[in-house]
Amino acid sequence: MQMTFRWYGPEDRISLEEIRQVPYIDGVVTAVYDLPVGEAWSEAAIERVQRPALEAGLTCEVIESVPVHEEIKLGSEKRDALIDNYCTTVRRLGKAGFKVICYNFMPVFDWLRSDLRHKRADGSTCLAFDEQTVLNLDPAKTSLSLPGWDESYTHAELLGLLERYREVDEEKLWDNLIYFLQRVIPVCEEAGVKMAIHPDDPPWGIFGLPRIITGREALDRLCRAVDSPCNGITLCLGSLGSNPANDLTSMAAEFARRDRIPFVHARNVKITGKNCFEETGHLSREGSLDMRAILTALYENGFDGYIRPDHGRNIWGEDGRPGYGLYDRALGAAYLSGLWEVIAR
Ligand SMILES: [Mn+2]
Repeated sequence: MQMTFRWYGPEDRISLEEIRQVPYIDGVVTAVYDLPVGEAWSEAAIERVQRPALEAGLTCEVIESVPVHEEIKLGSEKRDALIDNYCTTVRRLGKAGFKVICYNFMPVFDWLRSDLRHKRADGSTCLAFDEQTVLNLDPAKTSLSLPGWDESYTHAELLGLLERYREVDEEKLWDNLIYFLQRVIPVCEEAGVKMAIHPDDPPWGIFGLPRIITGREALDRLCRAVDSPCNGITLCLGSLGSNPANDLTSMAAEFARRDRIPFVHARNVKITGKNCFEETGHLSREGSLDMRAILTALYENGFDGYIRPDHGRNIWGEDGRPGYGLYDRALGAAYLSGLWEVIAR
């Protein structure tokens, strides 16, 4: 197991030196953030984010993420050229020594929350999701935006994109995902890179858009659709755990045993109602997930990939990027490392 920490590149307010001083951290997870989605990443752009991490004495082997262009998810005639670009990026990342690429296949919106600074009883703030608040902000009916929306779309562009997705139901989205993977995974096998799909967050459909990576059956279908160790999963405990029907301990055991978990996002969530949750500290008793049981299942089934503390709260007065402050994620890394030490002894 390699403990990692997300770093948003040279623009991140949190420095590599600070990350390195978290004694449990082996490396960083990063990405090229300054190129348009769909463009192949140049070797120089990759080096610009990788080199400072290596010079700081950290490993840099996981990319989060290489975004998938909407035309690929829509399955339009523009997708083949965009998939070629994606493959070029995969080859260059493999050449540079990267081992895992986290990506997702969520239409239009990436993760969604109703509140980025939800005040908790202890005075900390966290990300939270309240379904009614979100539904009241239907993008077709309002120009308000929600945390997680891509602000690069104008309202008209957003409506146009939502309209195009009316032709794409869940089965069509599956077809488009498999089409993509059938072309990318062979390149990954040559390049020595594993793809690790991030589950949909939250794991249910929103605004009529299809969402497909939502639970055990979906992950099983994904693995079987392109049967390669390079076609894997980012086991995001908080995303999948927002739905109480997902048994994370048994999913961790099953997919670790099948060697399909190259990357784990570890965080806890507290389910506060139907399709409502808030993100808590990492500790088991803070939320709805049993971290010890999940990490034990990973260990006992041979997990040897990368893990990182996922979203943390903002604590001790820190005004960090929501979910990505330094302090609570460092505490999360310490807690997870402590658990792992005991489990692995
Ligand atoms: Mn995650």
